[in-house]
This record gives sequence, C-alpha cells and structure tokens, in this order.
Amino acid sequence: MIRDTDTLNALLDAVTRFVRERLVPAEHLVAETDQIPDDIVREMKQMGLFGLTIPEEYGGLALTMEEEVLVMLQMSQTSPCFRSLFGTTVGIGSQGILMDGTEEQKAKYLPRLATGELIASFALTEPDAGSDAASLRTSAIRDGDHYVVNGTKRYITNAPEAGLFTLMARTNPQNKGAGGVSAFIVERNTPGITIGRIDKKMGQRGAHTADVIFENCRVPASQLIGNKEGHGFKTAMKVLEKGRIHIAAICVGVAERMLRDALRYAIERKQFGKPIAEFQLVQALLADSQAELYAARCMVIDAARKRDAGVDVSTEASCCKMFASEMCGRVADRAVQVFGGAGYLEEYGIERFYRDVRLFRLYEGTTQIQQIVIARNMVRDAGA
Ligand code: COS
Repeated sequence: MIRDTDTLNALLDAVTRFVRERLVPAEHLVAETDQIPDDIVREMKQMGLFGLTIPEEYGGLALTMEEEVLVMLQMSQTSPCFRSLFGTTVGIGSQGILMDGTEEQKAKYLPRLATGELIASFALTEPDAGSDAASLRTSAIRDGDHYVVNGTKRYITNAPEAGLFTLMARTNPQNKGAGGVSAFIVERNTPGITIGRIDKKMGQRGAHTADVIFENCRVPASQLIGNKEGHGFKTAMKVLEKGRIHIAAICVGVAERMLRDALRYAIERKQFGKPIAEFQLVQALLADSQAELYAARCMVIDAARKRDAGVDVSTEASCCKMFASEMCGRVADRAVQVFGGAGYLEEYGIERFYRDVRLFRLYEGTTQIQQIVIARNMVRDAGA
C-alpha cells in the first residue's frame, strides 16, 4: 500500500541520489577498510533511514511493506553492507518490540531507534542453534525482578555497533522446544555482556558480525517483550517473516545493479570486431537475468501488497526470499561471466558483489528452510 505518492517519490529520489552520489563512490573504500565512514552514517541518520519502519508517533517514517520494499530496491543498488547498518534496526532488531512489546517498551526504545541513536541487533542464532532455532540453549532464569542470562549468540549482525539486542532465550528449561523461549530487550551496557572479535567473512565488508556472550547477565524483568514468557519464538518467526520480504527486495536491487554493470561492460567490450553484447551467447546471459529479475521484482511487490492488506504471507515471504536470493546468486555468476577475466579482478567490483550476495541464500533462513516453510504450509492448507 502506498499512502502518499508524492511523499514516497521524494523519499525514493533522495535515496536514489544518496546511493549514486555518496555510496557508490565509497564502495571500494569501505571494502578496503571494513568500515563505513562516519559522515555517511551521519547522513543515513539525517535521512531517517534508521526509522523507516517505526511508527510516526515514535519518530519514524512508518513505511508500509510496499513502501519499504520500493525504498530497499533503490537502497540496494550498491554494496549491501550499507543497508545492513540500518537494516537490523528497521527490521529484525526492532520489529519484535513493535509487534509484541508493551506500550512502555515501545515508548522507551522506538524513538531512540528511529533516530539511529541506538542500533538494534537480533540475537537468535547460537553455535548449536541455526536453522533449528527452537533448540536454542541460552537461558534466562527468573531471579526476583530480574532474569539471569547465560549463553552465546553467534553471527550477530551489527553486534559491535548495537545499543540493544532483541534476545531470544529459554526461560523454561523444562520446555526444550519453541514454547520455552522468550524474547527480551537487552541494553548493550548491561553488565555481563561481551562482544567477540569481528568475524572475518567472505564478503559484505563494512557490515560486522560477532558473537555476543552473556555471563550471569542480569536483565530486569520489565525487559521481557510483552511481559509474556514463552512467546519469544513466535515473535522471532513473525519478525523473520517480514524480514524475508525485505531481504528479497535487497536481492532484487543488488541483482539489478550487477546486471546493469554487466550490460554496460558487454556494450563497451569488443571482441571479434564488435561489442560482446551482440553475441547471442552473451545475450542469453543478459536475457535470462533480466527475465528472472522481473519475476522476482513482481513477487516481492505482490507479497508486500498482500501483507499490507492483512493477508497471511508466510508462504509468499518464503517464496520471495528463496527465489530472489537464488536468482541474485545466478545473476552474480552470469555477471562475472560477462566480464570474463575482468570479472575475477578486484578493481572491476563485480567479484565483490559475487561474494557479497552469497550471504543472501544463507541468512534470515537458508533456501532449504524456506523450502520447508513453503511445503509445510502447502500440506497444511491442503488439509492433510
Ligand atoms: N508466525 C507466527 N507464528 C509462527 C510462525 C510465523 N511465521 N512460524 C511458526 N510459528 C509458530 C508456530 O505456529 C508454532 O506455534 P504453536 O506451537 O502454538 O503451534 C511455533 O511457532 C513453533 O513453530 P514450528 O513448530 O513450525 O517450529 P519448528 O521448530 O518446527 O521450526 C522453522 C520451524 C524451521 C521454520 C524455524 O525454526 C525457522 O524458521 N528456522 C530458521 C531460523 C532462521 O531463519 N534463522 C536465521 C537466523 S536469524 S537472522
């Protein structure tokens, strides 16, 4: 749903300009230094990017899912690490508070998240609990008016930058499944939290992940999201469902950028006396990418519109995440192929995208997890 076309277009123009004039020129530097420059972070905050999805009464822009998707399609026409810096705050880090938090929790945290003063991270994954998220072992045991948290969270995006964590931990040790899990808002400066060293990753330099270690960390009981024990896994699933449409939009945007770069190269590069874009085998690489991109774009917008209309989009969100991330991987591979030897060299940038986009098929639910969600829903809907 688009609420006001003029307002949205103004935002889209601003994001498009920001990407073209500020982010694209900084891509190499960020990849080299593994750091997004402070002035860019400041500009992101000024533009309201940290508050895109936060309701207006808490200082955000309150974008609908369709609006969010359209903004992300523009935002991701550059290295995905830029989006990652505010992506956890507008997405998986804040949405648990927004969806299931109490009024007090929303009033306390959402305004500071909207301005970017606080960066939010989503702490679900553990060394032994990835795809099987319900098996997490981090414990939060009630002790008076606190919970004592112990455990390790792994691959936590923006952990080094985070001001707060949406933490999933087991409050009921007797219940080893999803029902024993609760969600908390944990401030970074709570004693007993250590951030591990920044992970060395295949790509997405500039976006940081690390372990978050909780050792006898006393979290006030008032930080339990919604003041409700045993609801944390469902909160996480709802948050991830929305996140999957967001990530699918990112996949489409990055794929568009890679295809545009590949097309430009194919037009400029001459072999056998003419541009390689005139050779049919190269054209096939371009055309297959264009068709798949079109399909993914349509899927993402359709799923976003359905979600805005209040439809249950569990299946659509997983279809989008699976198809768009796999499509993005294929487009990356073809783009490198179009570039030929140059595609393997750092200076042309396409190999960096090739590495960056590999993550999309893994995080916020692997392709295989999306397949499980889709097929389970199909069986359920068939009344089996
Ligand atoms: N919205 C609301 N509730 C949901 C839900 C959703 N999208 N998905 C599941 N639930 C609920 C279920 O209805 C069930 O509730 P009841 O017990 O009341 O029926 C509960 O959550 C447990 O669901 P389920 O039985 O399906 O849990 P499983 O342990 O079988 O796991 C998968 C389901 C595999 C889908 C889940 O573990 C998953 O998504 N794993 C991937 C995690 C992930 O994406 N990690 C990425 C890292 S975080 S960036």
